[in-house]
Amino acid sequence: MSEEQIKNLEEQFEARILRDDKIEPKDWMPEKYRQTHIRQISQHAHSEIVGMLPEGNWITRAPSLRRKVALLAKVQDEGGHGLYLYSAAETLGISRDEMFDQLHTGKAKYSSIFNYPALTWADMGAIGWLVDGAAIINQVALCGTSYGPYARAMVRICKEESFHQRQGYEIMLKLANGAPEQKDMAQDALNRFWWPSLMMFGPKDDESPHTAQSMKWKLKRKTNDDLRQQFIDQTVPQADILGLTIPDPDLKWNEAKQGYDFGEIDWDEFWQVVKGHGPCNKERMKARVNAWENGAWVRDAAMAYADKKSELKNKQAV
Ligand code: FAQ
Repeated sequence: MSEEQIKNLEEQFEARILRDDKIEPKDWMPEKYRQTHIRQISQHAHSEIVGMLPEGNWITRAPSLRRKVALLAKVQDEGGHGLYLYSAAETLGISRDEMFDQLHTGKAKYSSIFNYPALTWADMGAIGWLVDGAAIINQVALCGTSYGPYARAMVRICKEESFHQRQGYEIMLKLANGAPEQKDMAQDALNRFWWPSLMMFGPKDDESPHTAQSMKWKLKRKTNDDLRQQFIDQTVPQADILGLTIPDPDLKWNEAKQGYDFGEIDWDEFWQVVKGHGPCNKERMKARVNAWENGAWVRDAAMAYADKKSELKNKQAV
């Protein structure tokens, strides 16, 4: 293709983005747009499946049948979200095997939040309330993202996430209104998950290498800082209803900005966790690599069955 032709295609592409058209898998797109989407969508998918681990660990220890059923359904949903997202990324020309390889070798990231341990039952409440709460805020914005398959996956995912958030909040509500020991457990979970939840939105805008371009391409519809502020403003009143205290002495309503001011996030901790040195990074990766290796026979059996089926179909066609 000549330079002139590429320039024309780029102009048409930019015009489509400006018009809010959705970009579909067979449409022409700049290579950087494709790569940026593979990076974000696959990292999002990895977050979902790694995110199954802290909660999956509590299914057998849920305090009642009702709690167990709800938690089981939630963890299954997360697996499903991972699968929609891997499928969306595959439409951009990367294979699932390549994505798993990137995860297992540490080349691809996944959300920092899942490198913190879930120590008590109250953590199931805090994860649903805060982690899913943060995920919804991020993902509602992504329903309007410019790449069609990603935007459509987000619509369904958001519907399921809102159930996740409510089941977490309900656990917190029960504990916060329970015995003093239960309330303490809820407060302790909030203390441990508050700051890591704020980190889920990524570095500050002026330290985020990808935000400016992703906003131009309408991959991101809101910046990291805007989403973080929205999360804080939404969540503080929910903590008040629970009668729990947000562990931030600098948290204060700012009348002029109609939002909360908040304390400084520990960005050193954030980058340590992102670089693989969080409390559970090694454990999480070991669990995923083991699952991949132990599942090899299932993948082999599925492939052998698919080959047999297509052989039979070919024979019948002759
Ligand atoms: N953790 O320039 P930016 C969920 C990386 S789903 C780890 O700001 P970008 C559901 C970033 O990748 C949670 N790494 O990057 C659930 C980049 O590294 P790279 C996941 C992080 O992409 C609930 C570098 O830092 N949600 O929770 C993090 O424009 C409960 C520079 O950052 C999504 O993935 C982090 N927190 O913005 C499941 C949503 N933040 O690639 C189970 C979709 C940043 O250059 C249980 N993703 N990094 O090596 C996004 O919205 C964006 O990708 C951001 C980052 C906002 C995460």
